Amino acid sequence: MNAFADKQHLSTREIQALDSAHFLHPFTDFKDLASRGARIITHAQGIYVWDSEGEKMLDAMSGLWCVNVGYARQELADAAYRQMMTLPFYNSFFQTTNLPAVQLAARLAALAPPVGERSFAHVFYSSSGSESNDSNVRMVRRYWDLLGQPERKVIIGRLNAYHGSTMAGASLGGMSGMHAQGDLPIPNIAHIGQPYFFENGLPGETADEFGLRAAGWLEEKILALGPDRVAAFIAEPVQGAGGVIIAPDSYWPEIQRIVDKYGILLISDEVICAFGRVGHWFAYEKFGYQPDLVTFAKAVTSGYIPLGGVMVGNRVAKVLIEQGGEFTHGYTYSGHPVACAVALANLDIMEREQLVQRVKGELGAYLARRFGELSDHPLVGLAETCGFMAGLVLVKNKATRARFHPDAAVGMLCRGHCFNNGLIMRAVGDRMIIAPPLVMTTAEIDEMIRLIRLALNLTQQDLKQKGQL
Ligand code: PXG
Repeated sequence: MNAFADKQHLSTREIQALDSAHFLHPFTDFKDLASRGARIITHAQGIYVWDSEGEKMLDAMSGLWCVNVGYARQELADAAYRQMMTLPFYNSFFQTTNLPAVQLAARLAALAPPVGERSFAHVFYSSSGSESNDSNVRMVRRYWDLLGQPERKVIIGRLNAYHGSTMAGASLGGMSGMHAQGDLPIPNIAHIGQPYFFENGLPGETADEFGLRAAGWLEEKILALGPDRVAAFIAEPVQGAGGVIIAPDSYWPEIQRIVDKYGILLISDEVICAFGRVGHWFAYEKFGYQPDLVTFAKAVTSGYIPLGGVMVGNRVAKVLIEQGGEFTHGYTYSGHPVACAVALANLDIMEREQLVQRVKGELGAYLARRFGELSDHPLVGLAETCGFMAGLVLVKNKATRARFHPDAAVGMLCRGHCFNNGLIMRAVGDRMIIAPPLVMTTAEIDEMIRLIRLALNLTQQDLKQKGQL
């Protein structure tokens, strides 16, 4: 028994039994988890987490893509405490507001760079990425209604995209497993293919040729639906949950050309990519496109407390404000004072420690170099980074790029070796991905790369033993 379990007078097994008796986990096969027992994470510090058996693990996933400033930052706890003692809650529905929510909105507006004719002076708050994308659907439809084009309802997303787990979020996303449950997608959502060159590039096609072709699917879909019916296109700058899918350079400029040509709104879902993850406060800046709405959540508070929202660009804000009357949408916790106070303290840390600049500069380059070196491993078909997110593809044969059969569950095999050796890394099919805290040192990056290589070697050994290599 470790100190935590001791203090609670509960052993690991007792907590696991309570867990499976009462707690239905997200995205989980409940029966399967009950048969194994969940790992109990007890505490965390910096880039490490510990479990109830005392195992220390390097968290290369920043919790769930969110703990950008690392764990156990006293300042964030202090900010929450101070705000709770001053004003733990008040709503912003009935002509009231609170200082942290106002200050945060103004600060986010200042951090979101204007692009072309788009600027971002306004924020609509929620408590999560999913809720924020539901807000996007409501705002987009309201916008077109107010402009006298109510038939513009269809929002186009991409296959293998993740936009959350509510009815609208799961519908906008393109995860087939999610659509298979509960009659999704909801009406008036359509999907196009993802810009995944490694998987979908044709023989002889360059990455940029593929990028143009993949962007072209948007125009084809708009024309098939009828341009007058299309309200918006939503996409992640880099697909996160889909496996860190980084589009070729040619992709975003062509997407911009297409949305401009048909006058449809562009939604940049930056729940993962904002707040330094790709070396910018907001990722649309890196890729040079001009969104009308920007979804954020997760790292706005480094995950210390739930907060999300939408940066509402001037094109939409002007119509909603000047022509809209009451917008009948919002959440109890829209502009929650404690969440906003923690976000402000989180931005203070990020600015003081220059985390965004570190990722854009030397530290990002160091990770790119060290992660890139993994491509010399016999199992690795491709290893690529974008700021502080990275992915590699496990392949059976480097030369032919032959992939493993999905039944081999090669990603899960590798993930098992990561966990057994003190590294939290995620598997998405045969892609192994990381999104480590932005506070890592070069020595910690070296340790992470060493652990990834160890897991790759053990996976290779296993596959050889099973006759799959
Ligand atoms: N948009 C994007 C781009 C996301 O990555 C959401 C919306 C939804 O956010 P909330 O806060 O409602 O969860 C996300 C969330 C994974 C994984 O397995 C990724 C997310 C959530 C859970 C698991 O990579 N991203």
